[in-house]
Amino acid sequence: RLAQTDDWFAEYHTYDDIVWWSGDLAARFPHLVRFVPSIGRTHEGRDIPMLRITAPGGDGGKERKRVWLQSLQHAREWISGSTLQYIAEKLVGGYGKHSRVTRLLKQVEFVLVPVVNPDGYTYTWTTDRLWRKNRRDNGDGTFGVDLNRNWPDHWSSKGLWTQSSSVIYPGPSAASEPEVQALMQAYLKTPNVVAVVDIHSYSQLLLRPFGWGRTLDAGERQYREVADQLVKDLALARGSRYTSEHAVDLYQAKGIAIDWWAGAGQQKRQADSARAGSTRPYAFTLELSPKDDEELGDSGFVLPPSAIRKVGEDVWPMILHLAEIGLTQ
Ligand code: ING
Ligand code: ZN
Repeated sequence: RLAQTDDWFAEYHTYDDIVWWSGDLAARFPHLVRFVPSIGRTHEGRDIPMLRITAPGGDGGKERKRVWLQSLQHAREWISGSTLQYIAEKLVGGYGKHSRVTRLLKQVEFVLVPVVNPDGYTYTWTTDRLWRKNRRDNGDGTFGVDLNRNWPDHWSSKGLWTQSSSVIYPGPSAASEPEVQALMQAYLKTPNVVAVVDIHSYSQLLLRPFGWGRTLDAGERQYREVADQLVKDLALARGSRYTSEHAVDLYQAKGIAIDWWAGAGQQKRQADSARAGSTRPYAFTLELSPKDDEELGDSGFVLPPSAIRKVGEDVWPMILHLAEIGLTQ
């Protein structure tokens, strides 16, 4: 654990320290940050924390728009967690100093889930740095469900790589995992979500729905235009080359979070909503650095901590701009 005066972004941090940081952020910025210690518990009994970041002003009530960001759904993708923390610090640190951030925080609430998969993440620190799944005891000598195959939209246990030992095991049934259930519940309780980003690594991609098949999302043209613009801006501003892509074109995957947000989750929200036509969010999977053909290419999931700030600086303007675009929804 680092004292406040040290550089938080000089290293990666354990689950316990990220929980501590979350509480500390709320303590340092009580007018902006609310720390929700638990939206649910994992198989091993760990809490899944959440942060809500917004400023007084504008419409403080139910009409306030929300941007949902989550990281560490996959345990080994450590840079995803650091990047979410970086974005959180940029938001709170920019309020009252930078006009775009100040304006945004008066109109948008950022809802952040910094560690979607606490058990798996802890396991990457104690035992196996490259662990991906959660830590469900599958009862057959194998452990873990791939949370990003467990969401209840086109969930399937058929096909290749669906056995329990697989790194992409989808679980015994759709939404069987407490982590996915906790996120779904919290998400459905959050009104007016205009953008959702599931942060992963690696390959420098901005992926849009769907992953389950070649069918295009109803918002395809809009999703594509926004994603293309964001990666173009990033290349111009920072020289970092991200690729905007339809998720299924990378590979087919069923039961993924963005498909639920854009598909079954959105339908559920509309059915539950008293008001007709609740907002349809931009839903993206963001795959961070490295990219295979670059300097850090062979580091894969084990990106050195010296890259934390660079990746944060790459992605921060992207998230800021996406939130502003979301506001016009
Ligand atoms: N990639 C994601 C995965 O769950 C994804 C995102 C989903 C890619 C669907 C393509 C299609 O496989 C990583 N790195 O986890
Ligand atoms: Zn991932």
